[in-house]
Amino acid sequence: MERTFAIIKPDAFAAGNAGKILTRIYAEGFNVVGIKKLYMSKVEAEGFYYVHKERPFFGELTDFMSSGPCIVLTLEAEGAILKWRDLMGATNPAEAAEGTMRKEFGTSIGENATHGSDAPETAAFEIPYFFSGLELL
Ligand code: 3AN
Repeated sequence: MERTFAIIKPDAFAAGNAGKILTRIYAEGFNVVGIKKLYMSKVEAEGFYYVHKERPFFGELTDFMSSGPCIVLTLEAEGAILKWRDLMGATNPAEAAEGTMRKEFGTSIGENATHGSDAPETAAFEIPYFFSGLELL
């Protein structure tokens, strides 16, 4: 079994789509190992996305991620990382396949409803960034 880290981003949370996204997560067979609502600060968002700090959209991205509450998740499944990336769809909702979370709930490349770890090393950083061991029992 593999674990991945996911976020239902502030746009999807504010639009009331968290329930629908969670329903899909369960329907696709993920085990929800960790789940909590939080309101990220700008500094917390900058720390989370530090790999993108040189990218031109870093300010916009961290402003958005700290603009309202979100839900952070630790998901478990066989091949969880790729499985959740497939269910999310392409970064740009306009290019995301039908039935994916970003196609259904994203509105732009920045406000794209969900986040997911892109590799095992990323998941190994992202899961403990938001969850303690006790929260993942
Ligand atoms: P993904 O989340 O699909 O792995 P990345 O790693 O390329 O995509 O980008 C990280 C996050 O940065 C994306 N989820 C998206 O919200 C945001 N982002 C990517 N490209 C842009 C852009 N051109 N303008 C604004 N935000 C962007």
